[in-house]
Amino acid sequence: MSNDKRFDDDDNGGVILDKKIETQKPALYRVLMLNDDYTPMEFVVMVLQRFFGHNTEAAQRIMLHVHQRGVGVCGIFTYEVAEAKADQVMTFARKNEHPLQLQLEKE
Ligand code: TYC
Repeated sequence: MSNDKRFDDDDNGGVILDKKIETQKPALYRVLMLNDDYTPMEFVVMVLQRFFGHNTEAAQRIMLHVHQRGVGVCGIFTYEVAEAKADQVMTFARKNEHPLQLQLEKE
């Protein structure tokens, strides 16, 4: 009971103090894209536009960054959204027979 954030140790007459919870921000996760030797550049650019909402210029910049540096950030989301996007993209890549890999990284 005293470890529960909804309660403090003062006597508040049973009133739940939830201000702390209301101001907590959700943890955020980076969706990282990894380079490989086989996925076509145009496919990666299309994925960045379709699944992450980047315009053509941003998508090309991110794709080239990943191609040259090995890893890059597609976007930053809550855990559920980040996981869903990474899964959707990898499922789509496998359907198209590309080995494209994404990973989550806590901010
Ligand atoms: N390296 C790939 C190629 O030369 C392109 C590529 C870029 C693949 C980014 C994956 O996440 C990636 N066709």
